[in-house]
Amino acid sequence: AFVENLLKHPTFLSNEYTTKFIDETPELFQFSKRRDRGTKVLSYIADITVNGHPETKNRPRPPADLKDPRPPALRGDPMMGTRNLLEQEGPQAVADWMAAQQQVLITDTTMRDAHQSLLATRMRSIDMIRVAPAYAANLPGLFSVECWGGATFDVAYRFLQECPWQRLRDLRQAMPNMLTQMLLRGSNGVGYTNYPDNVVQEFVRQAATSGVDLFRVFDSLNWVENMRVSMDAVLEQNKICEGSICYTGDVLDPDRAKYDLKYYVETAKQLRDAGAHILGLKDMSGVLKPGGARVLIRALKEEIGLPIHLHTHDSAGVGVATILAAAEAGVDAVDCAMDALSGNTSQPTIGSVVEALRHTDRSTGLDITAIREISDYWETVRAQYSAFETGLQAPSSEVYLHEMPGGQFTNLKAQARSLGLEDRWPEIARTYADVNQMFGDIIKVTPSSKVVGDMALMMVSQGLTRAQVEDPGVEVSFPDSVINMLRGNLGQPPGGFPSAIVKKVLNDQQPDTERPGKHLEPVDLEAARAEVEAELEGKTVDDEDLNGYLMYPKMFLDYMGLHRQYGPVRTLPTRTFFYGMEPGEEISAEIDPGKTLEIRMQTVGETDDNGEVRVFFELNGQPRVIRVADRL
Ligand code: BTN
Ligand code: 3PY
Ligand code: ZN
Repeated sequence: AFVENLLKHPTFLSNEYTTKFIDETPELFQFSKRRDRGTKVLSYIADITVNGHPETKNRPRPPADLKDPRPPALRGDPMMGTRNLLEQEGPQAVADWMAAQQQVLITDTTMRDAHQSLLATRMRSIDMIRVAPAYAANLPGLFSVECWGGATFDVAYRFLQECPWQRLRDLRQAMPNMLTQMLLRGSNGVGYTNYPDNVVQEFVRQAATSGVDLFRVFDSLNWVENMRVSMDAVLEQNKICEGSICYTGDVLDPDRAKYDLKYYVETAKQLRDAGAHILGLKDMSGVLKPGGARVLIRALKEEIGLPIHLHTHDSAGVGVATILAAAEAGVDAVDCAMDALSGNTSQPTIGSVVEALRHTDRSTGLDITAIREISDYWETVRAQYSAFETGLQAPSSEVYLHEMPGGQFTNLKAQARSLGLEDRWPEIARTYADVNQMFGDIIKVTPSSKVVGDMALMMVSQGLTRAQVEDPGVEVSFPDSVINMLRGNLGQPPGGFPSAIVKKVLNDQQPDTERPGKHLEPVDLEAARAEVEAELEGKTVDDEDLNGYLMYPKMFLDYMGLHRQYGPVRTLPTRTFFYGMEPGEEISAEIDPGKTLEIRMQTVGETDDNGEVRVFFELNGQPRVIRVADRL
C-alpha cells in the first residue's frame, strides 16, 4: 500500500525528482530512501503550505500572532522521585510507599487522557518532550505522569506521522526521576479487539523496555479472566501493575443493582489475587459522584488492602468534589490534568485540587507555582490545536444519562456531525443509553464503548428504535463491531449478554463464551518480522516496529511509507506541521541531537501549466526549490 501512496504522491510526479529517479535507479523505493532528510522535510512543508493539511481543513485556525510555546525555566537538577524507588527497590516497594503516605498523591494525565479527551488525541510529541524536563526538575513530587497508551498509540502513527515508541523513549529520557504511566486495554492491547496472547505479552515486554514503568490495565467488560495475560506480562517485567476496575452506573442507586458495592469489592479481590500492586478505580465517564466515592473507596480500602488510585473525568463538573470525597475516604492517589487542559471531559484541575487540599491532613505538598508555570506552557500549546477543539462549552449532567467515556464523547459528536446528525445529539445520547440496556447494561469503555456508539449512530441514522431492533420480525443489519462483540470476541460481561439479542445479531449461530485469547493462534513473531521486512523491501524491522505492525498492520505500513517520503516531520513546530509556512518565515527543526535544519521559506510561485507550484526555500543557508502539485 505504501508504494502506491508514494507513486501517487505529487512529489514523485514532479520533474525534478522523476528525472533523477529514472537516471539513477529503477526503484522508487531506493530512490526515496536516498533523498536526504532535509529535502524530505521541505517537501512536506511545501505540500502543506500549498494544499493545506487535511485534518485542519475548514476548522478554526490558531491566532496569527500566537507565540511559540516556551517551557518554564528549570529549578536545578531533577530530584529523586518515585521512579528512583522503582529502580532501586522494585514495584512492591512503590506500592508500600504509596500506602504509607499521608498526602494525596497526584498523577498528571495531561500528556495522555487530557488531550485524548479534549483535542481528539492530536497532541504531538514535540510539545510534550519540550516541557518534560520542567516536570522532572520542578514537580518531582508527582506520583506519576500518564503519557502513553490508550488512543495515543494509533493516533501517533495514523494522524501525526510519528513513531509512538520514539515518543516514549524521548519522554522517558527527559524525566528520569518520574514514573511514566500507560493505559493498557488488557487483551485488546492498544487496539480495539482481542489479540493473541503472545502478541499482548510481546507488546508489554516492549513497552516496559522502551520506558513504561506503571501499567494501568483494564478490561472493557471488567472481566478479570481476560486481564491475566497482560497483568502477568507486566509482573514478569518487574514493572508496576495497576489492575483496574471500570466504574459505571451509580453504586448508591438501588435500581442499578448490577453494579453494586458487592460487585466492585468482589472484582477488586479478583484483581488483588491476580497480582495487582495497586488497585485502579477507573471512572472513565465521570459518573462517580462524591457520595458514591465515599462509600466505595472506604469499602475498597477496608477489604482489599491495596493502595487505591482513582481516575475520573470532570464531564459533569463534579470531579473535584468526587476527589475530595475520595481523599476523605482514604484514597491513595488521584488523577488530575494541568489546569489549561483540565475540566469538562478531561480530568479535574490539578491546581484546584492542590489548593482545595492545602492545610488539610491530606495536603499534596506540590508546588503551586511550578504547576502554574507548567500550565501556562500548556495553555500556549493548546492554542495551537484549535482545529481539534470540540466546541464543548460547559460541563453537563447529560453524562449520567449516556455514561459515555470522556474520550468517546467528543469523538462521537464529531462522527454525528460528519453524518449530518449533529442537531439530533439528544436523541443519540438517549439511544446510546438504550443500546447499553439492550446489551444488558455493560461497562462502556474502549472498545465496548465504541460498539455501543456504532450501534446508537446506526439506529438514529436509520430511525430504528430499541423495540424494533429487538423484534425478531424486523430485519436489522448490525454493524460489524456489534457482531464481533456478541460473538464473544471482546470477552464476557458479568452474567453474559442477553440471549435474545445474541440470537438475533448472530442469526442463531452460537457465541463463544470462553476467553478469546484461548482460541487465537499465537503469531509466529519472526515470520511476521520477515513479512514486514519484505513489505518494506529489505528495511530492518526492529522490535518496536514489529510491535507497531502486530497491533495495526496496515496502518503501520502506511506510516512507514509516509515516513520514508517525508522524513522526521515530528521535529517540525506544530504550527508548521498543520499549516505550513509563510513567505519570509524561519523555523528550525532538530532532526538529531545537535543536528538542526534552519529552514527559511522565501516564496511560493504561481501554479504552472502542469498544475505544479515551485516553493523556494533556504535550507541552512542554501537555496532549495521544491515542486508540488497544486491539488486544491
Ligand atoms: C526522525 O524522526 O528523526 C527519524 C527517526 C525515525 C524513526 C523511525 S520511524 C519507524 C522506526 N521506529 C522507530 O522507533 N524509529 C524508526
Ligand atoms: C482508552 O482506552 O483509550 C481510554 O481512555 C479508556 O478510558
Ligand atoms: Zn480517562
